Amino acid sequence: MEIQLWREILTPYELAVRELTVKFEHLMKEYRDRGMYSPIEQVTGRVKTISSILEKAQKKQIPIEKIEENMYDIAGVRIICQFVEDIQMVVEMIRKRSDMKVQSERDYVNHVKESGYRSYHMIISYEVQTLYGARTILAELQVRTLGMNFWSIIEHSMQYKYHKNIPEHIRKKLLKAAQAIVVLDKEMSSVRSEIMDAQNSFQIQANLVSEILNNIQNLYHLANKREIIKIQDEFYRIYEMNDIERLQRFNKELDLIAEGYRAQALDQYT
Ligand code: 0O2
Repeated sequence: MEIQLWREILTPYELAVRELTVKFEHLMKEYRDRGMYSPIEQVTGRVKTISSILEKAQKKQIPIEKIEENMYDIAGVRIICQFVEDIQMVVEMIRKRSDMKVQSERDYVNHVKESGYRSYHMIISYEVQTLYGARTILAELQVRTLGMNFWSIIEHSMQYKYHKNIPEHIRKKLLKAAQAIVVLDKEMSSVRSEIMDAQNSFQIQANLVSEILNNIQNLYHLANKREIIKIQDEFYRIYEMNDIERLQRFNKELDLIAEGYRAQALDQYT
């Protein structure tokens, strides 16, 4: 097939990967903006290279003209979670979405592959709008923990290095490492609620500080410089106390101060 034709074929897949990545990253942001724990930690995406498509087509005996129908992972998005429990949350979230239709699922988390590979795979159909109109393509979503991802990247590089014929002694080491990741994921799950609490309060504090700084900045237009400096000093003093409740009270006081100034300004105009 001509290179130009390949480019045309891959364009909707490139668009799908970009859109899907943005959508999952945005979910992450929505959780964090609300000071909530996000089951999604990281999102990456890629379109399979032409050489990798050709290699897989050859291995699976897929005729070139059937590639788009029979190769499900030309567009691939990886959703990385912190904990094994998060994987199910993400899977449920995907099942409920109206902009992607789940075609099939493979649970390699509970049904570990012979290699030691663990991940949750979902094949979805997804519509993109191209220059030539709407196109529905297939994409593969891989949902896995940070630990599973680490193992998978290393094992994938080994497969590449040894042309998919990893020597026995390395294969054994990889299997041992895969078991260690299972133990690590379990250990992490046992402290999940504590880690989530810590991350939540970190996020709540970060959101609160950014709200306070916005409020102080808005006061620049209303209050005089001396008062702003006093407010800023007070903010630094309270911030150093490391007490979220004090910060919340301080933020409410700022709201009242701003309201007072706005009322004053209105009085002047009436
Ligand atoms: P790449 O380079 O990541 O694109 P099947 O023969 O139907 O079982 P199929 O169609 O490859 O195999 O589906 P499967 O098993 O669900 O695998 C799809 C993708 O999952 C792979 O794509 C890999 O990305 C990943 N994967 C599956 N098994 C392993 C494994 O043992 N090790 C690692 N590191 N990744 C794995 P590709 O096209 O093989 O590779």
